[in-house]
Amino acid sequence: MAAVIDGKAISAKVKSEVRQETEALKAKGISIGLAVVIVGDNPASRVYVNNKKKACAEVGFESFEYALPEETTQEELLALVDKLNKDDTVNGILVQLPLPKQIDEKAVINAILPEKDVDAFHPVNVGKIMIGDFAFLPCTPAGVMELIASTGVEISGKECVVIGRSNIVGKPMAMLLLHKNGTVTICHSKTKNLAEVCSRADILVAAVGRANFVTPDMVKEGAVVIDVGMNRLENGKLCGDVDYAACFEKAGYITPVPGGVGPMTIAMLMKNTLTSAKIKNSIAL
Ligand code: L34
Repeated sequence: MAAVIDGKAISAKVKSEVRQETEALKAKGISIGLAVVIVGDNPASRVYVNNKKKACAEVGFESFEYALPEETTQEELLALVDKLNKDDTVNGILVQLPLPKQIDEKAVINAILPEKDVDAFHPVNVGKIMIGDFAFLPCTPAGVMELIASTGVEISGKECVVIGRSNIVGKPMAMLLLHKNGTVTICHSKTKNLAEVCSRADILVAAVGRANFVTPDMVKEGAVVIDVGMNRLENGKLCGDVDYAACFEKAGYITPVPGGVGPMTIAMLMKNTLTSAKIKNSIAL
């Protein structure tokens, strides 16, 4: 039977550490600000952005929300990013994805100053992650690393399988596991014998975007199973990529959805924003 990895509790601990450091900086006259940009009215994005603003308040950051209409042009969004790049009170810029069709996400990500790119999506930050010389880690993979660390299971030398190869989760996730000396396999839609590959994993990270995709035959007895999925079913219920009920007996550790990776993504965003402010003020990390 699996032990449940409590993402809510672990994220609360990360946020309380960020809060303590933020208070110490405030005492030195340094305040921290995060700009959160949302374009259009995707209901899921609205929930996530609200959670981010709430977390800012919890850790003592200022948050500046820019809610732009669905029909915003790329030019308008780029003008806002430029303004935020130049704004001294803004330590981090987060443009919530996905963006409406008329806007090229890549152009927007490329426009954010790398030192304010608290998502770590800018090519400069992605490249730094690749060579292991980074200030920011992408929030979701970084949060997953904290969840794995909480189990006490050593990554070094272990079989790690990541399902999904997105630039935002799968690829950086694989890299972080590799940095910790995992033996890493990335699976995707063309992978042959998927169940067999996954069932070798001591650490299995699912980031596919398909409800209940991971079934017990894909899980090794006692494995750490991390569910990055955030699928909304027709009945409005939130559901991960892992068939939680079915895999619960076989896994050694498992993350729930909600209450697993989601809250960690937000906690790591707070940590990155603090890091940005520390670098700007030449404070040791
Ligand atoms: N730029 N876009 C940018 N940065 C990000 O890091 C994200 N992501 C993903 C989508 N787009 C982004 C997020 O913020 C996914 N994501 C995210 C953040 C928080 C939560 C889920 C996804 C979250 O708070 N999840 C809660 C449940 C929320 C609910 O009820 O819907 C949880 O407990 O999992």
